[in-house]
Amino acid sequence: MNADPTPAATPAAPGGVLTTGGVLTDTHCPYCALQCGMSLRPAQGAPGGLDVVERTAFPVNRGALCGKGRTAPEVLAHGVRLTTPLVRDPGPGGERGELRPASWEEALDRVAGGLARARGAYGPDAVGVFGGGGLTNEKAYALGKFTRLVLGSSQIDYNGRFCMSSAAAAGTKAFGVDRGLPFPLADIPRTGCVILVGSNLAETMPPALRYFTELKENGGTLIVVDPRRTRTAEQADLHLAPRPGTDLALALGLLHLVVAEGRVDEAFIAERTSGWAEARAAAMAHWPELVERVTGVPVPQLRQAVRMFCEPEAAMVLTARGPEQQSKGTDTVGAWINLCLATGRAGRPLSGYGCLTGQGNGQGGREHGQKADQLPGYRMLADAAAREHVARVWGVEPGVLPGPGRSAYELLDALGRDTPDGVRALLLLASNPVVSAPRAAHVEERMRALDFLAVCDVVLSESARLADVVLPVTQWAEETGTLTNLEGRVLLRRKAVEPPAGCRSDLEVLNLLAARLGWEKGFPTDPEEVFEELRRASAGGKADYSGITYRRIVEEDGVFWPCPETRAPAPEELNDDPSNDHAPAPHPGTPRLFLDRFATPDGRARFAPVSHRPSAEEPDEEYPLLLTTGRVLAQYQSGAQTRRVARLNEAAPGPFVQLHPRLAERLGAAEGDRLAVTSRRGRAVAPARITRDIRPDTVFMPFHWPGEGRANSLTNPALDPTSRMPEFKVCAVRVELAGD
Ligand SMILES: Nc1nc2c(c(=O)[nH]1)N[C@H]1C(S)=C(S)[C@@H](COP(=O)(O)OP(=O)(O)OC[C@H]3O[C@@H](n4cnc5c(=O)[nH]c(N)nc54)[C@H](O)[C@@H]3O)O[C@H]1N2
Ligand SMILES: Nc1nc2c(c(=O)[nH]1)N[C@H]1C(S)=C(S)[C@@H](COP(=O)(O)OP(=O)(O)OC[C@H]3O[C@@H](n4cnc5c(=O)[nH]c(N)nc54)[C@H](O)[C@@H]3O)O[C@H]1N2
Ligand code: SF4
Ligand SMILES: [Mo]
Repeated sequence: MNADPTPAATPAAPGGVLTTGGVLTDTHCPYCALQCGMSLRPAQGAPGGLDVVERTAFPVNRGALCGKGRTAPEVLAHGVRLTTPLVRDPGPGGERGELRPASWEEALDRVAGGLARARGAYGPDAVGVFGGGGLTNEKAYALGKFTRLVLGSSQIDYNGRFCMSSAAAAGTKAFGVDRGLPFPLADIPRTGCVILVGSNLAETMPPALRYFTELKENGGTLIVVDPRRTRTAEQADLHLAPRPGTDLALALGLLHLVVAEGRVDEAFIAERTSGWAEARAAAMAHWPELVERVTGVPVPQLRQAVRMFCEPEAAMVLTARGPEQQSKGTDTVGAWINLCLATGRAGRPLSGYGCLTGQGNGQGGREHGQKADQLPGYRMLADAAAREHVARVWGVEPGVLPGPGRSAYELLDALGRDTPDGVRALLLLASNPVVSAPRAAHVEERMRALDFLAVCDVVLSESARLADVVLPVTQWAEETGTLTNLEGRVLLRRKAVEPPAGCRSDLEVLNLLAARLGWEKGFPTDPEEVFEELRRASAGGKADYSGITYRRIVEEDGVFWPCPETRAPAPEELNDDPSNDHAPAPHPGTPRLFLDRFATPDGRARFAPVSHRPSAEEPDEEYPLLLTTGRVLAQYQSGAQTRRVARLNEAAPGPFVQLHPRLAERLGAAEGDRLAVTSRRGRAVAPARITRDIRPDTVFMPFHWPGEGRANSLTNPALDPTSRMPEFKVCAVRVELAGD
């Protein structure tokens, strides 16, 4: 293991101005949405052939990295990652054989054949594509184009649906556009109060904790809403610990108190919003005592939160997966936005609502066309003008573009179904649903029922193990591409090392498959060329990248979208003054949104008329407890990458069930005892971790592991009606000593 990959004979990356020069390449971490800046230096003998060097000049993290970022090069090493295509032959009796190494020729022919066969037999929508929010903008763009033009299929969606889709839906409804944070992280220390709802950023984006420490040093206050006393909650001035799935009631209860205590900003509401009367009426039905009963948060804490939020000049609400990954995630985020709007804490400096996006390109990945209903530039597939614009850039008639497809879970649920709308063949990139999808045993069964499965990955993930063909692709430090971080800042990841000879980039794979599937126009494989096309496709859209270039990104530490290209005036527009400088100033990008108007047609933010409702599954006699799920510091997502890094495995070796001592006593469980957790979907077994940092009616499991400790064997795929987000954060379970 950890043999040196092709050592970097050339000191730094190709790309002219885009290289840092010398032996250091400035780039970004492969993992989360913070997209910490780092520099890479070739180092013989180092795991992955690279040393990670602090990049203090990059403003978002100023050199700080978490352990995942520091050890990321280890996943580049031979022995850890895939370096040759794999194909599966039928066994002697026609059963499924083993995966065996194959040439690229053979593997690509098989993929093209598998996809074409399903298309020929059942039509284009029998071919599905599942992407990931870790893909660069260029890859996400190419994947959407490939699906709609080459496959002619509407059946594409991606793991971002499981991530911030509820916040995206609520943000779009309220503000007319969805960008995770409408302001840079650097604004946080200068506001008066932040309510952080269901984010454990001390573990999920550790370098970002600094912004909250500085907030407190500046006299601001931090409120954390989480059913667990997390490392993040420990930093809070006030920790509210609601029952999982009750954030909607909590936000409405706070709004009720805002009204009752006369803290409403009537002038702001009149000038900049619509829909207050209905939202107000709904909130008034949520009496503090009722809210205490539903959430378990005592009324005095509700009152204290309202005081802390309303007294300073400016304040923010930030949500993450806690309130969003619910079957009412969209309404829940809408209720938190209502709180901001009613108090005039939106569309003003140092105030507003924001969502902490999760994956490396969780933001950009949803803007450029791998979401079932979207075209590049955050255009909607159902919008005739949007179709026409994108079709023109792609050189096709708008009529050839398919309509919107299915959401991620619905797509996974349709795999291998012997029905007219079943999806018979799947191309999967950058996601590991066998571990990360809700009701995972069912999803795994659906994947096994496919006629054909192809997976592009850097490692042999649990999902890749099910494939008929596995294609080994290049990854972050081996290729160049842009990503958009949680602030809406478009960044450039740069190539720092040559990939192993057996790997090809996702862009090359799409090009080679397109050729085999009869697409004669070719697919560009140079990331910058793809980005140039993406710029044109996004021009005039909500997420307008047309004014952004690779060079600008490097020179400006990233550029915030929207950033339209400024156009030189046409000759007839010029007046005759020869001293006129006709070169238009470039658009500076948009670090702060909504200061003048919201992005709705009338410029007003819209209140959401929402009321509380129970979770899809509430505890009962058979399943008396609540299960919630999430993350630990040292593992990333399905663990496909981080479970291959020794230092991370030492820090977080396996799954566990976190529970309160009172509950443990009732179960007769001691620390480390194996607990069986059972839901209506299945059973998982993991050791007990007993702590007072969790509510006695709730157990928590991290979801990073496959096998018997897989949290997603238990989770409920009940979907939010608008965002189609599954209810990862709430389901009813029974817990017992496993006994074996
Ligand atoms: N170490 C690490 N960092 C990561 C990732 C990772 O896998 N590992 N993944 C990245 C990605 S893609 C994402 S999306 C982000 C996620 O980042 P976070 O949203 O911070 O992560 P989670 O642990 O999923 O959930 C946050 C908190 O929600 C709480 N919670 C559970 N149920 C509820 C509820 O009903 N209401 C409220 N208010 N809170 C609840 C949990 O107790 C948990 O502490 O992290 C990113 N960073
Ligand atoms: N119970 C529960 N389940 C959850 C969640 C939860 O909170 N609780 N959170 C959900 C959330 S927010 C998310 S984002 C999902 C994430 O879960 P997944 O979608 O499974 O995400 P990853 O584990 O990051 O999988 C990414 C895969 O892509 C591969 N990869 C990395 N780079 C590249 C590349 O450039 N190209 C290609 N082709 N492959 C690449 C990696 O090796 C890995 O196998 O999980 C969701 N599942
Ligand atoms: S916080 Fe996120 S981006 Fe920063 S080093 Fe850790 S995983 Fe990478
Ligand atoms: Mo995520």
